[in-house]
Amino acid sequence: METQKHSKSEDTDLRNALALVVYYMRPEDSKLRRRYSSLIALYDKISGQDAEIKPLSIGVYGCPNKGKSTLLNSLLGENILPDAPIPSTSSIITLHRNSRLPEYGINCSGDHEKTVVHRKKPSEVQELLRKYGSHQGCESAPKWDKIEVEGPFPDADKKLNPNFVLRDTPGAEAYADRVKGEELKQDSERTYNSIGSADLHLFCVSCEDIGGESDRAFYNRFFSERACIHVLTKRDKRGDDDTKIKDDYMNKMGLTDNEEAIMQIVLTGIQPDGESGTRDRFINIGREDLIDSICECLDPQFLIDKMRQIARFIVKNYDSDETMDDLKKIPKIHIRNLETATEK
Ligand SMILES: Nc1nc2c(ncn2[C@@H]2O[C@H](COP(=O)(O)OP(=O)(O)OP(=O)(O)O)[C@@H](O)[C@H]2O)c(=O)[nH]1
Ligand SMILES: [Mg+2]
Repeated sequence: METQKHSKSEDTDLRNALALVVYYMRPEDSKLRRRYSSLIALYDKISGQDAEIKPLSIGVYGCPNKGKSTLLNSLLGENILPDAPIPSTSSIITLHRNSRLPEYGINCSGDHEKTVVHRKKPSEVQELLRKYGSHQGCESAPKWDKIEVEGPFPDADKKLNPNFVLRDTPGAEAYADRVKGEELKQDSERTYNSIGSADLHLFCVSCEDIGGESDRAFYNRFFSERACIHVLTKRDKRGDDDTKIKDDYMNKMGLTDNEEAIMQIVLTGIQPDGESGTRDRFINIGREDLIDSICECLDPQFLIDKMRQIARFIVKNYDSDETMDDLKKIPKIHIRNLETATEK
């Protein structure tokens, strides 16, 4: 990653200039514009005054059975979120960490109803989430659109922001309207409606069946226009080396190098124990890499460096005369910094 010394005002100028370039792109470039806009929004939030008070949220998304809940349990250090080899998560489950709280408050909400319960132990929270937020719950239990849990989560990974917000979502299927099953349709709608509400998105695909039709449809519909970390889960199920898996992923998903410049790809998995053949509860391949990527993507310096790359890309690939003419019509714009950023 390029790291250069630059002052705060230069960063602000660069950010403003980039925002304007993004804003002035021609309509047919709306896909790129939206993707870059989401990075700018994230940067604004991180560098903004309220970032300390309002914790940033990290959401996981993808088709059913990709290991999304397992991944979050691993970050939480606790098997709290329901997971299963069949469609599992059925509610949007948001976890807020607040270490000062003595117990967990669980807030369920649906169309017209709302209910709040309190529990002391993570295992009790897990039981409730399985009952009300998963397909493994009893049939008679009401299904909630959203479940919010606020509590201490003492075993959560220490590198994460101490007041994190993690969001688990039901596996969604872009072809749900073609697929039989009212539940899958409902799940998918819940997930689709929630995309965009997290500050950082993790898009999950399994190494077992990379780049299938459903993964591609999900990506094209939601993440080709939004910056995200790509997580290739179930690494233990595939023998190839990391580079080969990543290349395969890029090819099958139709991703280009330019797209790679504004996101990260991380491989994660649960390595079975050599002697007993049993599996650990938590991912142990790529876990640290994922946490480092999350922390890096939420770092203003990382976002500034990305914006420099993006600024260079935009000026190189677009009709820069026209864009610059437009920009120059706007007073108080510091084009100088954009030009400096694009020289290298
Ligand atoms: N071998 C292996 N199995 C995994 C891994 N991650 C998850 N699994 C298993 O895959 C199945 C699905 O995992 P979940 O975490 O429930 O997947 P999900 O994406 O949350 O599924 P939905 O909530 O239905 O969308 C479970 O049986 C997990 O134990 C992994 O890295 N390696
Ligand atoms: Mg799940």
